[in-house]
Amino acid sequence: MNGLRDEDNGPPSFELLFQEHQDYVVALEKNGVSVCRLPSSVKWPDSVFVEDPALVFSQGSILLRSIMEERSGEVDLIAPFLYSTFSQVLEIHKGYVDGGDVLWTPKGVIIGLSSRTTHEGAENLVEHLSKLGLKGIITDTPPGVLHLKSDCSLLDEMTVFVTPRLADAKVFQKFKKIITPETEYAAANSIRVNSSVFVNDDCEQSISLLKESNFQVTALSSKQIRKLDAGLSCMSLRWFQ
Ligand code: CIR
Repeated sequence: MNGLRDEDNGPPSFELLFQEHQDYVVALEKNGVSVCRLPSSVKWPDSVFVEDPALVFSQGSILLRSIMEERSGEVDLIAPFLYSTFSQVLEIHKGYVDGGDVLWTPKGVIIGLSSRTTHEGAENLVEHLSKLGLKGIITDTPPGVLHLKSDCSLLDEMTVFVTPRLADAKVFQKFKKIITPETEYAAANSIRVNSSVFVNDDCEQSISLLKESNFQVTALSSKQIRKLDAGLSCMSLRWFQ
């Protein structure tokens, strides 16, 4: 359990983390997702967070580029799967981009600049997105936040779930917003999977907020993966075929 973390509060428990991952896969399948599991890699301990080395869309996929030496080999782990699955695979060659900084929305693909995603990388990504017929929109990520999607997620075509520190961003002006309680920023890293929203099971106020807005919720534990600065969006790449 040697994954990267900003603050070391001790390693996560392998058994409990494995269970969190299993529960996540079962929840995806229960919600109608056909899941392809990639082989595990001891050499690249953060590779379970498949969201970061690649982007997938119905139109094609994009291999990204990590600024972190400790994650730089993950792209080679995932590339064979993408090349065998998508007819179009593009690759970032300039700057750096982590998938955790990229949020697909119907109004455009929002790219957050962060310590992991550089301006040069974001510009290169915008060029690639346009080849897939998608519009890229570059924005800032709040200081100290690892990834854009640590602080936001898309709940439906017009609604985002977002932390108070990101809620006023211009890119979200035209969206309806549900704002996380001050004590539950981690809830913003949720994912909408078909008719259900996957949320951290210890974010009770957020779960109530979502239910009040008529979202169906799947509550999942992410206590162990959070010790590695990760959340529920990080463990999968999801697309419509
Ligand atoms: C890292 O620091 O890169 C990993 N330990 C966590 C990555 C989490 N990924 C994400 O938020 N998209």
